[in-house]
Amino acid sequence: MRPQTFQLGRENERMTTLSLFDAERSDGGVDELCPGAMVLRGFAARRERELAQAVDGVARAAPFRHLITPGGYRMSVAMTNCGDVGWISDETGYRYEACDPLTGERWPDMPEVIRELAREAAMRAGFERFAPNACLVNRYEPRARLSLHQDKDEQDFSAPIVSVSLGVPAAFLFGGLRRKDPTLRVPLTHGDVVVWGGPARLRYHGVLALKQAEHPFAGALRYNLTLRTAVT
Ligand code: MD3
Ligand code: FE
Repeated sequence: MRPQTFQLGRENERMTTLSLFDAERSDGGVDELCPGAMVLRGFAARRERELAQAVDGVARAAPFRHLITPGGYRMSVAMTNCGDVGWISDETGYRYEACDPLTGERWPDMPEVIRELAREAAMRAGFERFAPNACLVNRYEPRARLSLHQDKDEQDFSAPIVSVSLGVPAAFLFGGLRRKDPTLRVPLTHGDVVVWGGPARLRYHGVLALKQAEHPFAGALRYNLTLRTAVT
């Protein structure tokens, strides 16, 4: 199937008012949001069981928790990590750490099914040998949201980021390189995998408040796995 291409920029304001994607489309299609950002629709769906088991295993060793932002707010998204380092936030700032502050232990190993899926997705998007060493696992309850931000705590911006969405669909916001740039609204549904790299790597993005919904796989919840080369 030919990728659909959407340009950000002057056209963007008008495009945000259109329904760009069929949220039900999980047929293996590919959408290019802009140079460097590719949505692989349904790419993770056939491994949903293994992925769910992997996430359960990680959460048994490193429980989901609501981190505190440097501004003192409790994040509505619950998080945990696996891999060599994990992303954390507290009163003093954001950073990657090798140990879970909750348990004092190393974060659990990155399950092979997660690593392999991310490598294959990156490959499909044109990034050879993606070697993630951090996987942030986000869990959204109804009304949980992630405000507009850049991912810039990593040491290597030349590596892409791969994100895997599971469970209840969400509206993802995709902006530009400045916070005030217009944003594109992209539905991300169960099994969708997005590869963000190259010129898209430092774009602002966020997730709108999760709607109350039921997914046969995850109940009322949405999970997102974000794989990164965080340390070099
Ligand atoms: C666009 N999580 O944890 S990753 C995050 O749905 C985060 O939970 C999103 O943003 C979520 O930081 C999905 C999507 C993502 C990641 C990196 C990007 C989008 C990006 C880098 C550049 C542009
Ligand atoms: Fe992010």
